[in-house]
Amino acid sequence: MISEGNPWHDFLGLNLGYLIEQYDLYLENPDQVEESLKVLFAKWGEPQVEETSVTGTAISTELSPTYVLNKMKKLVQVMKLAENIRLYGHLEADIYPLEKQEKQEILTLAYYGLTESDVREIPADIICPNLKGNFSDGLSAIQYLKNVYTGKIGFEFQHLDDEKEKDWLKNKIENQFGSKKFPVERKINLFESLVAAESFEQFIHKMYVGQKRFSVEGLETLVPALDEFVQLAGENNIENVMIAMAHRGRLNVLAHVLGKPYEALLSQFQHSKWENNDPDFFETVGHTLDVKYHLGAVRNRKLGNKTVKVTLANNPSHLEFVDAVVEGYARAAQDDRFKKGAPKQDVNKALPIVVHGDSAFAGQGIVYEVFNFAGTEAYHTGGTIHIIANNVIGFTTEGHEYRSTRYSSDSAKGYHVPIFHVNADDPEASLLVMQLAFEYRQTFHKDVLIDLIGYRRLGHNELDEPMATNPVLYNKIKAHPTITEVYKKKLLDEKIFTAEKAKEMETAAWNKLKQANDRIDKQVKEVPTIAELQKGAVKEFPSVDTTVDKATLTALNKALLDWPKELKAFKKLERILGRRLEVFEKKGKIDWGHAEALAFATILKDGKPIRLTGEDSERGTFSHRNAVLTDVETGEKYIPLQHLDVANASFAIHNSTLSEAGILGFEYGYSVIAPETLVLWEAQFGDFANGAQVIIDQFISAGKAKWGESSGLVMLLPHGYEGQGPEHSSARLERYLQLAAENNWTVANLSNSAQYFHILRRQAALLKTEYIRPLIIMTPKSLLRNPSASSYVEEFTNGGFQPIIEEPGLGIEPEKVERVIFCTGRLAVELSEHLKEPEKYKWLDIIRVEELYPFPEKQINNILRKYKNLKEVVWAQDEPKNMGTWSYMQPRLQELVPKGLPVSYIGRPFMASPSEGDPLVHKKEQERIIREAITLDAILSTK
Ligand SMILES: Cc1ncc(C[n+]2csc(CCOP(=O)(O)OP(=O)(O)O)c2C)c(N)n1
Ligand SMILES: [Mg+2]
Repeated sequence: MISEGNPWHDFLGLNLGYLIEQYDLYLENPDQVEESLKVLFAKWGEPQVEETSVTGTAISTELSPTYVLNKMKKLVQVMKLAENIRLYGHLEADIYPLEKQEKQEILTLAYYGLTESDVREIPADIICPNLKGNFSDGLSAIQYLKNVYTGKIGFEFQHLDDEKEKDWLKNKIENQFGSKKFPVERKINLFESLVAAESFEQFIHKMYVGQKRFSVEGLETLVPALDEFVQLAGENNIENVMIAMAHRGRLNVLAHVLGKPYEALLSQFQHSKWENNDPDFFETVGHTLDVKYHLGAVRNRKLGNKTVKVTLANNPSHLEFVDAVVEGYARAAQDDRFKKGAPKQDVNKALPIVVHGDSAFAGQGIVYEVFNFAGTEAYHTGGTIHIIANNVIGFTTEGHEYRSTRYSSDSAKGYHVPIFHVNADDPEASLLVMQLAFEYRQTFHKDVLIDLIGYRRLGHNELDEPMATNPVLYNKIKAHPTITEVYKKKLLDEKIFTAEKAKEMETAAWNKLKQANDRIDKQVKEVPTIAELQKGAVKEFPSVDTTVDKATLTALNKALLDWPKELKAFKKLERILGRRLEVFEKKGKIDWGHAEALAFATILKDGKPIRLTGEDSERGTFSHRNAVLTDVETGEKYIPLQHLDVANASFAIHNSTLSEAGILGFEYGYSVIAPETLVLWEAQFGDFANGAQVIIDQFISAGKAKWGESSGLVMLLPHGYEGQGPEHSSARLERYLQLAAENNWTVANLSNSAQYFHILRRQAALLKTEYIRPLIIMTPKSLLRNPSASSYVEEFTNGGFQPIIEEPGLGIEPEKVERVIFCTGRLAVELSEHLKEPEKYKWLDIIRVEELYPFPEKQINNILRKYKNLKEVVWAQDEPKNMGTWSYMQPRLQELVPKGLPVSYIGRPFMASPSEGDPLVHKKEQERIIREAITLDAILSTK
């Protein structure tokens, strides 16, 4: 007997003959047969011949071949129609609250030359194999499919490249979206949450006229939709829900998803005080504050006997950049870092949700950086729920202006993300689709996108008049009832409640807001000055012992080179790394990469986890790191820092995708949620870091001041003028110095490997303390292997990080010193190399400023005080005069030099490009800079 469920049951005689013929063709080349038959053959194999059909009808051979062929053609056409409904149903679906989509010819019977009776004849089980026995005939199956695929949800998933996922989705959609009923009790609380969302906006609109809030009206469904994920997280033991969202509806989400008390929100409109006494609600605000619709919060939501921690990330105005940050949050919450080896990720620990604007989603490139890294080992977060809060407009710009594609979601298709467009006027369909998205994420651990389509009832903000710019759209909006009204009508029609009951609920919601508003302090709080606010800034670093004893260092060094016997590393690399043993045995010097490995090993031993990523960071752009060894035969990777017996924490290192903004945003987010971890991001060259300028400006430098968001992130930025042209010379040090204030970060440019070791250890030691701040390091290129920038073991076992370094051999007779040159980084080493006979330079001292910010004022002052006969104080740099350190240093040094003495400048002139492009010009320029610096008679001026 043919197995149960097999469609071949339904084919007889010549029909079967035709199928067998088709099957032969299929075996030759599957593309020779219709798609629908391909699917059947793939699933059920060869059509099987039986003497009699299941209904007992004898096989007939009496029908004419033309008749049979005609029937088979009809079958193929019906199957085509069914597939096209699945593929193109969304084009006709009722997904826009303000307008209906046009009917699609491709979804009509006529397009396929079919009549209703043709379709009726086709066995329904072939059309909907997932719903066997549910339909009386083919026509009802087709009608069912049309109902499913052209309802209030437009499904797009045929672009996925995984058949299993497509099958899974098809099955779920066809089983659930034709008939799934929304439970009655949920209808009432869904209505209640819509009423709360709408009342919230209307109340503020009435009470706080003319104040911006970026109302969610027209997309109120977003509020219960986000709440649904919190509920689902609770049911599925997910501990964290981490949300990224911009301005639109943010206050409403804070109130109704994170339970930020109405009093707290309303007092912000009133500029009055509110004290948080709720132990399950947390909000950090930075000392110089931010506008209310940028602030994030954390709420421990109690759901039955479970707690879900809901985090809404702080967010700058710059749209979409927070997406990357929240991915970093989620990964940090998913990684277990407290054992040696690689961190262990549990994607069920955190659910990332990113809410996008429709215009921003289509327009901002970082969205695609985030999609692109979602599937990599380094940045995977187990699937992100993306929601486009689609109000069909961005500020005053409508869809046809802000995108080239049909939907704003279209580019997600390239990443094989299922896309569900849903009409926000149907809150039930919206919630069902959220459930489907969640189930997809939990099943496949991949990203999924919901395009929640509504409209924007008011202007971009509440002060904006949209009729001036978008009159046609706004005439439609004005005539359209609110989502709550639409849903109320539906529930009244369904007799779920009475009009009185609905009114009662509406009044209760309003009263709740009114009572909260009555309770808040109406007194405008005393307005502080910036100077007063700044008292809350981060304190100076305390002194920290960063030395490590020699025995420990020696043992760690050995352990790092003690690889398994079976590992066949690249021979040359083996030799290079092997020299690291000799350094300890023969009193050699430790170079940069070696110092870093030792710093990492000691930090892991101290129990602090480490995560380092960047483009090609496993090896290091300049082949100096080699933290990952690759077996030349198997390609397997071995990471010595993950195999240290004495390590008490995890070590992660990854090559990143070719992204700056997305990756730096991710690592920043990781550092915020994993404050005990030394998180490092390395730029390929520092020159490329400005691709992440928004993350640097909006988050890393200002996050603490705006939002009280602490980060100990380390940025490693290769920097140095070495003749490689305008895009391989400058990490734009000037930008980090310009942004430096209130101890917001440390900016360093180091000249030897021991300094690097100590500053990394200092950063690690201060993680999780109130002193922590990001660390920006200009890292070297040629200095990586320059013995002048390498340090002896004793410099690691003694001393510590030095904010300034005096040139050895100079300044011995202070009364003879006439010129002091201050400089930093690579140039300092180059100058030093030119002082072959320091005794000839009694008139000169050279001071390396290693920590540029905070400015080492005390140490510099002490130096200057030593020299009574100074004639010149100079700042020397490689960079053009409008770049590098000069503009930062000049006024600071000027404050400290003896009265009347100008601070002079040696370096490149003012330039538009960061450097010259010709290496010969470079050489000439370097020679000039060095000559001017160390020639007594060179006339200096502040040219
Ligand atoms: C990166 C960036 N560019 C420009 C702006 C200015 N801006 C603020 S809101 C907005 C429109 C956003 O439209 P959409 O993404 O659809 O969100 P909506 O306001 O409609 O919710 C623009 C251009 C910004 N905030 N961020
Ligand atoms: Mg919009």
